[in-house]
Amino acid sequence: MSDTIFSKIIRREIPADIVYENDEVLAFRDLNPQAPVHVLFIPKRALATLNDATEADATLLGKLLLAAAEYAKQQGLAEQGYRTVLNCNEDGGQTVFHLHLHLLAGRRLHWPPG
Ligand code: DGP
Repeated sequence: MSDTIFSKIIRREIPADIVYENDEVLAFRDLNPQAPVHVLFIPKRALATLNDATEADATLLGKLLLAAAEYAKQQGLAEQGYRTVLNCNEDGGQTVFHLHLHLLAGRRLHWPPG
């Protein structure tokens, strides 16, 4: 897949407010937050969209979710609650083509989304 702004964040070529990192996952605050807490969890090994994931990526996808839950617990957000969102392609609202999981918290989130 082609390089994206998120690959540049992984390589520390552009700044980001990084809040969590492990061997396979990096997380940083969204530039355009939609909630008091809005963090993006990305795999260091890039996939463009969820459509590009295969069985070989199953563990990595699980690790993204587990990283978000671990961060929410660390930050004291878990009991009150939070939302994770993964947008795919145009109708899903995806704008950056390096798969990422949004973690939103810190306010009551509406459902269903618009
Ligand atoms: P999505 O619409 O699901 O593709 O979400 C992409 C998000 O990425 C969007 O909420 C804004 C955020 N974003 C875009 N460019 C940057 C950037 O350069 N830095 C950071 N921290 N976030 C970015």
